[in-house]
Amino acid sequence: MCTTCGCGSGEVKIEGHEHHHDHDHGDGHEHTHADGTKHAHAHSHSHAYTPARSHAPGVSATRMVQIEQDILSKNNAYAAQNRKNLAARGIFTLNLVSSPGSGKTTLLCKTIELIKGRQRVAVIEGDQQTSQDAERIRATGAPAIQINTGKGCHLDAHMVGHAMEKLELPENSLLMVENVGNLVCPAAFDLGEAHKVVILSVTEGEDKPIKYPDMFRAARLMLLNKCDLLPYLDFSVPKAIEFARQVNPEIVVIEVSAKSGAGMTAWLDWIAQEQEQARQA
Ligand SMILES: Nc1nc2c(ncn2[C@@H]2O[C@H](COP(=O)(O)OP(=O)(O)OP(=O)(O)O)[C@@H](O)[C@H]2O)c(=O)[nH]1
Ligand SMILES: [Mg+2]
Ligand SMILES: [Zn+2]
Ligand SMILES: [Zn+2]
Repeated sequence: MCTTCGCGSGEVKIEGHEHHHDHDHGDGHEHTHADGTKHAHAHSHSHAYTPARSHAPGVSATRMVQIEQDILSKNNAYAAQNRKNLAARGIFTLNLVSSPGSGKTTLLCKTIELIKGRQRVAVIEGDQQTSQDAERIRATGAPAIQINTGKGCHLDAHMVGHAMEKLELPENSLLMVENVGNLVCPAAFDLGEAHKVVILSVTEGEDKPIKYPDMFRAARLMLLNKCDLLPYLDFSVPKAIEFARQVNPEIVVIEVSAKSGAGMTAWLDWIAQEQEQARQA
């Protein structure tokens, strides 16, 4: 996770959200919004956000482990709160994770296009910089909000909780979260989602599940995207599935092409089925 990979938690920006977290305030330190008002959220929390620092001089290995545990346990508390808020309104949430460029946004646009007649969908977008992905989603007619993580390499449950406050989320709708493109750190951060969905595109090589096992272990479903390109590549679908099942025997795999639309029905059926299970639970 981030104390190991060395990525910092720089300034986070959420569209339409005016308070800046520099994440340097310690335990119990209440922060103030840009307009001078005190911080007040629907989910009440103290902003105890320990900055991720790797190889900090004078910090022992034991202390680093403790910092990591602190970050994750605070994240888990925010995630539990998000999950509770979402469940209370019957909102089914998926957390889309992958390396950069696997086709998450393209897949989301296609999914919204196909699903919007029967289901309301909203999207939270995560990138280090730019609002391009949120704009692509809004062009489909679905509401979207962009989180820019600055130097951060993953979304966390605190950011997502704020974005949820800003988004129009009707009851019984579908919330899709596109995480920052990164096959490592987002695996460790629960956002309050029902499931993580990992997207592996066929241009990345079939060995990614065994090279980045945490992510494939954390995911319930693997979408094998860009299958339209298979005729031009040496990518072996059976090998990729074998590697994914090696780290996660339970993982469901669906072959899709966000470009041609192949496999999209199976993906929509999976969403509907998981949504129904969540509703009953
Ligand atoms: N051939 C093909 N290209 C695709 C497919 N899906 C996405 N792409 C292309 O892949 C590139 C990256 O797609 P994006 O949807 O931006 O990928 P992303 O995962 O959202 O990227 P980041 O947000 O930057 O991590 C674009 O040029 C897409 O047109 C697909 O199914 N087939
Ligand atoms: Mg994207
Ligand atoms: Zn990281
Ligand atoms: Zn906050």
